[in-house]
Amino acid sequence: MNSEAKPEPYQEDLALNFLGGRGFAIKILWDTLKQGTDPFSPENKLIFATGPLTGIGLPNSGKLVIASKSPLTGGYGDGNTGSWAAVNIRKAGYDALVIEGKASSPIILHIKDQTVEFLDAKDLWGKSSFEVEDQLGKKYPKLAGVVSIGPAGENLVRFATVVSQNGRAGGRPGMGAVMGSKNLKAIVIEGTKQIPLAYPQEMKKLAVDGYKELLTKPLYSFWKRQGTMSTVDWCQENSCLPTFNYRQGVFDKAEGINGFTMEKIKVSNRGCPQCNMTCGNVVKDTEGKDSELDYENVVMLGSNIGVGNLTQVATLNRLADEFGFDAISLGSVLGFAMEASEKGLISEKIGWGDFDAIKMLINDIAYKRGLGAVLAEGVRSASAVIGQGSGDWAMHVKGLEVTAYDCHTAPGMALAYGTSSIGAHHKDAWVITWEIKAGREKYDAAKVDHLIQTQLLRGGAFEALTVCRFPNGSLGFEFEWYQKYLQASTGHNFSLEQINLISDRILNLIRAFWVREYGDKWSRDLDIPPMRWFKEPLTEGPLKGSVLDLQKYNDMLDIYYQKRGWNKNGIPTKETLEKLGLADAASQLTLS
Ligand code: PTT
Ligand code: SF4
Repeated sequence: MNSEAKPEPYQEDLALNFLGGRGFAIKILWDTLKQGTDPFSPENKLIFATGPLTGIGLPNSGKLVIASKSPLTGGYGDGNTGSWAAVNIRKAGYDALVIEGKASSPIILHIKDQTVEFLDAKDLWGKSSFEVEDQLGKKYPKLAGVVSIGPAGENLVRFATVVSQNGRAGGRPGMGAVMGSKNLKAIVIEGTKQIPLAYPQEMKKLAVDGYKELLTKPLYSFWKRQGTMSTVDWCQENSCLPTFNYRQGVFDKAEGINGFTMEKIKVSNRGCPQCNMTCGNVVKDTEGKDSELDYENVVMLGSNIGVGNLTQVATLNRLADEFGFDAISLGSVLGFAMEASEKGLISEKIGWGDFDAIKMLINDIAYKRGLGAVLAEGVRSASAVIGQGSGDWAMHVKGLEVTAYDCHTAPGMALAYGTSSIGAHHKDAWVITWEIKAGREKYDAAKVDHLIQTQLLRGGAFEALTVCRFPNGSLGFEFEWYQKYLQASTGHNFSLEQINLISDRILNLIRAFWVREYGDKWSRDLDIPPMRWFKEPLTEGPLKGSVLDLQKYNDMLDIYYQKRGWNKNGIPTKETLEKLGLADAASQLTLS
């Protein structure tokens, strides 16, 4: 097989200025990807990046950034998944893997420290991600890291993800499809070395203390019971539950899919490596098979498509993992198809909550048959095909389907979606709970300030450190811990200001990447969330009748741009980029 692997030396400059994870990914893509590269061409790069805290035995450090130019959005895309691959990449002596080219036939990439093999994967092609892990699990040691794709990735469904550990899935904007385009079915990685640390003894103590500290957090035990699933009730109470394609904000069967119902059928907890607050809730589905539930998956494959039975939701969720779809985008394209069917815009009949019809349609999407082929391109593209005003209720930003918060009454969260660095994802900024306490009706500078601080912390720092943000965001594990970990790991004492500067640099370079890729098609309209939230009032619940105000949203967007140092079109100014040490980006964007 004509494939080769080449180690690149460690670059201190890159590490100090971009830290790791998302920082490495965007710097590599910016420097090496030619503008206009087709995401499915061999030239596109698929990056698996760790950070300076990844893999070390400290709280929640088994995380991996998977990044590429996205086939779903055409811009920067990434995801952050929990996997033993994260730990093993570092133990094998690497910080990141960069995959380019295309194998002539399906392969598995096997890495053991310095040894790299390209193995035939014809027998695995067509198999689900669970079957692949099962088979590779028999061949390699238990703690080897495995990431793979299912049929959705092979068939280039634009929202296919990379799957690991039978239920962790990362790379919502089509990272699994990029892997499929390279004929790469799986990566197996084994590392046998010690991860180098500046102060190993200090790290050992800090790590033990950190794990202990987490156990003392007041929310710890409830988190272990429900993980993210408690959000179902919170969203129902606050009219932000995605329901019938983001129309109602509340669901009359919410109790059937909430955290307490889940607790009654839960069989175990699963999670990422190095985690003592595991949040994957495993239940049995309608076929008696295991399915690992999170809030987002449950409501996108539940209330958003009218399914109010958690065991049925679990089946749909398992199918998403087996085929290797992003469950959020899947729920969004299904909801879109159901609404199109209800309005008579398509000939297919798919009723809300019709479990059997949904399962069939999921299969059709994976194999790109009939309506499934249209939906496999994502909701932005599907609405362009169907037309007839459907663009207003195609729920996406920049082509990435909206995650599970209805923003009819949450302008700050709407702005978080509008300005997120990969399209409509809450990963950079989940500001909705703060916003509701601060006054959901406000469109003010205080909201913008809070949003930017959150984006720097989550979208910048945690994605670059490449550790799970839940200890900090959900249990209140203070950020100072991570600064201490960073010092024990690297020997450098990073102040909060320095970390914020690095975050700002990363997020600005991502924005520059989008602008470079979109060229003439770039406009501030890309930072505006779906028109449904502005034009069509909530149809049910205590806040029935509410809509967002477009003029006020645009005013808030102007404040956001001004605070970021971006022009009226949302493009970073020359001065901003140069201040962040991004002179190359400033010159390439030919800014005034
Ligand atoms: C994440 C997105 C989310 S956000 C969820 S549920 W969430 C969905 N999970 C999916 C899944 O599962 N299967 C599937 N086929 N598709 C899925 N799509 C959706 O993907 C995830 C956790 C979660 S659960 C969240 S919020 C946090 N995300 C983190 C992040 O982004 N960064 C970070 N530093 N820490 C994070 N910790 C938490 O990790 P994407 P995972 Mg997923 C089954 O990856 O692309 O980022 O999209 O990674 O290992 O499953 O962990 O209520
Ligand atoms: Fe993974 Fe959940 Fe633990 Fe975070 S809290 S590391 S997402 S299992």
